[in-house]
Order: sequence, then C-alpha cells, then structure tokens
Amino acid sequence: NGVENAKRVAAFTAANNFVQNGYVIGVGSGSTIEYAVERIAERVEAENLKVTCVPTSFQARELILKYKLSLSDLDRHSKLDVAIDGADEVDEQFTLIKGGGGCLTQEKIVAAAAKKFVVIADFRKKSTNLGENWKKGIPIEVVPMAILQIQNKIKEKYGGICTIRLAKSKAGPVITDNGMMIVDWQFDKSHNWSEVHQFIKLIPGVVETGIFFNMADIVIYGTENGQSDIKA
Ligand code: DER
Repeated sequence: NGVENAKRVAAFTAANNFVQNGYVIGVGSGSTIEYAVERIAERVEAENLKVTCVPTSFQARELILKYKLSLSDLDRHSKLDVAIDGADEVDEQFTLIKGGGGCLTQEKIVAAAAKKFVVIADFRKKSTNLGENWKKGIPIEVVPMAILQIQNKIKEKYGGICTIRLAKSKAGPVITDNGMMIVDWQFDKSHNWSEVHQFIKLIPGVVETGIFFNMADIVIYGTENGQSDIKA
C-alpha cells in the first residue's frame, strides 16, 4: 500500500546513498528502518561491502542479527559514520518527535554519536509544525518513582496532558529497554521546542525526551506516489 511503499522508498534511498564500504552505521528502531536494514544487507551481499551496525534498541539488535550484519556498540565505536532512523513527525526546521516505538533514549544517544543523522519517513510524518499529524504527544522516558512529579511540573509550566504509556500485551505500563517507563505529553499549542526539551530534561527523573532538536542532517520522505524526496 501507499504508506508501506513510501517507507520502503525512503529507506532504500538512505541505504543506497548514505552507506559506504567500511561504514559504522547507527541502526534506528521502528518499522521504516526494517526496509533500510534489508537494503543494506542486499548491498553487503551484492557489493561485498564491509559495514558494522550499532543498534538503538533490542528490536534493532534483533534486526541486525536477522540480516547477519556485523553487530557492534558504542564502546567499540565512539563515532559513527551515519545513523539512520525513523521519526513520528518532522517539522520544517527538522525538529523531530521520536519515541512512538518507545526507543527514544538509545536512538538519541546513537544519533548524537554519528557524523551524519539521516531520518527516513513516509509522507504522514511531514508537518509544518509539530502536532499537526502526530497526535500521541511527545514521548518522555522517566524513572518510575518520579512520574507524578514530572507530570505535575510539565502541566504547571505548559499545560496539556501527560499519560503513562500502558502496554498492550502486559498488564500495566510499558517498560523500556532501559528498564524505565514512558509518559506521553499531549501538548495543545505550538512551543519553542528547544526550550521545552531543556525544561523537561532538567526535571529530576527525566531520562530523555522525544524532542530531537537540531539533530537531523538529512530527511528523506517517501511520497504518496512512491518517490523519495531528500531534504538537507
Ligand atoms: O519510536 C521511534 O522513534 C521510531 O523511530 C519511530 O519514530 C518511527 O517508527 P516507524 O518507522 O514505525 O513509523
């Protein structure tokens, strides 16, 4: 269908144009990245490329192993050549909302360790302002015992609603790869996202926010008619 094809086109464009022999690649999380890993593995096979992959989640690690790519970590590679990852929403300044898949913390660590951060997104993610298309709010990874403090401080400062992300196939909250919980903050107006990120990040108990400000170098959109649109 249109969305899956758009994901695939964006992912393949990233794998074809931003991966070179010898690269150390940060591998994102979610569904779009699966197409990128599939294409990277195809290229490794066809072109006899040597690449190393650093995961951003348990899911990403499983994906790397599934495609028999060489798995590494940030202890062995302090600087990555490129990180490729999806996003839940992208605004015109390339500010991202990430964390729909609950992996935002390791995704941000890996993206920050890369010389180049390439975002792959289908057309649904493209917005003028954050909140236009993504309605589930900004994911925030938190230490469970601080949840009420965090919810109160955000509500006091910015309003909106902060809800604990509940699991689908487990009673109670989602537990992240880092053993933490997630609150999703549904904001009700546009904000200075850099300021919001800094304010929330400083609340004791906040591990990371899903606001990726000034991080994306390249955004590749998969369009409805199956084209890819590379923006730098
Ligand atoms: O949770 C995340 O940050 C993922 O990267 C997400 O934003 C993209 O997931 P998708 O490719 O399944 O839409």
